Parts: sequence; structure tokens; C-alpha cells
Amino acid sequence: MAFETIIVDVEDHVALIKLNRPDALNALNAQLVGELCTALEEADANDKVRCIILTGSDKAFAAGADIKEMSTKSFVEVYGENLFAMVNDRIIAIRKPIIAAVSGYALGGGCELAMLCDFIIASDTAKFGQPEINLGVIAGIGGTQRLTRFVGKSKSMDMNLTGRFMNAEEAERAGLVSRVVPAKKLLEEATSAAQKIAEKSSLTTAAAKEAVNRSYELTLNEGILFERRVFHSMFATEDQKEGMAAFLEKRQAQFRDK
Ligand code: CO8
Repeated sequence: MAFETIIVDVEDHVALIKLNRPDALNALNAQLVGELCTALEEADANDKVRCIILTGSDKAFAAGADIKEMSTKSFVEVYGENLFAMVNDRIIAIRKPIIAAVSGYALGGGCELAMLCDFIIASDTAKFGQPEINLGVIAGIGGTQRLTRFVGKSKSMDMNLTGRFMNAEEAERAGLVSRVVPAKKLLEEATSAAQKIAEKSSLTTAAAKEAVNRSYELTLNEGILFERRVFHSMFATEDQKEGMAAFLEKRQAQFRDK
């Protein structure tokens, strides 16, 4: 499908999705959000794709929901259409790993979009924030929920109540991002991580993603039971036999997603 607000490129089993509304700092309008969800679903369904990278520009991953588009909406409209429910639901349904490669601003819906990915690699120029409070609203797609689970109550309250931005170093310290790299190396680093993931069995990467995500929904004991059962089920796959045989034979495993 031809897109106007994003650029999609598939190479070496990695789908790179680039948000591309430079004049609006990649603000998430309805068109971009619709195209993004479609591109993610197409990548999820494409057998050639084994990992997805979501990125923006050097200046902005995304500066949030499109304020111009939202500003005149009424309660009846946003409640009636359940604004942003669909984006959340479509993105969390993606089974392949998604890496957010974040440079520059990741604000409001931009920060929330990065948190909807499986992990975040940030450039040293990245700035994260939930500045919705300055607009007379609050976060709408995880900024009070996912952020609190990722960085704890105190920092989440600070971000959501003052609207201040967190730089990359603070975001790494707080556990929001997995690593920080120089801006020029951002895509190289994200691609290298994606290619490492692409080498694994896609059965096991999907299972690992599912198990980690369940940790946010279940009690510890239920989560460990879920993990153990999924671990057991891996023994029904050829890839488990291949992975363990390859280790014992001191060779590289050849996974076949079976
Ligand atoms: N919406 C619409 N346009 C935007 C947005 C935005 N969120 N952010 C920037 N732009 C536009 C500006 O209007 C400007 O356009 P123009 O040149 O036509 O005037 C252009 O992008 C460049 O922006 P600035 O001139 O402001 O650039 P600066 O470098 O001076 O400032 C900032 C950069 C600090 C990022 C500043 O643009 C800013 O504060 N932006 C708004 C950030 C914000 O408040 N975000 C939260 C939005 S609300 C939200 O996200 C609710 C969550 C809903 C979930 C959505 C899930 C899909």
C-alpha cells in the first residue's frame, strides 16, 4: 500500500518504518496513525519480516498527537469515537518484536508510541515527556499507566504533573530506554539489534515478547506459571531441538520457525 505520512523499507528481514511529517515534527494525525497501524500489520503478516524498527527524524520521533486536529473536538466526539483506543489495540496486537529508535522529541503521544514498542533505543539527543498537562488535558494512550510501570510513581508524577522533559541519560537511568547511543549511530545500532533478533526462531521471539508483556497483567506467581508453560511448549518445536543441538555441536543454529 502507498503511504503519505510514513516511509516503509524492508531489508534483510527487518522492516524499517519511518514517521514522515517533518513540517509538524511527526505529530500523530489520523492519517499517520492509520497508515502506521496498517504498515505494522502488513509487516506482522509478511513472512520476510522478522523484526520491526519504528523511527522518526533526527529532530523528532513524534511531538505527540496532532494538536490542530484535536483542538476543536467535543467530548461527545472523542468519547463517541473512543479516540486513540484503536491505535493502542492495533499496536499491542502485533506479535513481531518492535524496536523504537528515538531521536529528538518523543512527547505526549510520541512518548506513548515509543512505550507501545517492545524496547526503546535512544539517541543522546532524545527528549521524552508527557506535556499534555500544558494543553489542559492528560496523557491519552499510556502516559499515566505504562510510564508509571516503567519509571515508577515519583518520576511519572513529576513528568505528568510538571510536563518537564527527560533527556536520554535520565531516561536510561530510569529504565525507560534500554540503551543510549550517539545520534549518528542510532539507526545502525537499532538495525544491528533487529538483525540479532531476526536470527532467532520467530516462534521464540514471539513467545518471549508475549511472556514479558504478560508480566504487566499478571501476579508474579501467575506470570511465572505462564512463562513456565510457554517454556514447556517450546519443546514441541524443531527449533528447540536445533538450538540445543547446535550448542552441543559448537555450531550456529539454523532456525526454521518450526
Ligand atoms: N501537533 C501539531 N503540530 C505540532 C505539534 C503537535 N503535537 N508539535 C509541533 N507541531 C508543529 C508546530 O505547530 C510547528 O508548525 P508551524 O511551523 O506550522 O507553526 C512545527 O511543528 C514546528 O514546531 P515548533 O515551531 O513548535 O518547533 P520548536 O522546535 O520551537 O518546538 C516542541 C518543538 C517543543 C516539540 C514544540 O513543537 C511542542 O511543544 N510541541 C507540542 C508537544 C505536545 O504538547 N505534545 C503533546 C500533544 S497531546 C498528546 O499527545 C495526547 C496523547 C494522545 C495519544 C496519541 C496517540 C496516537
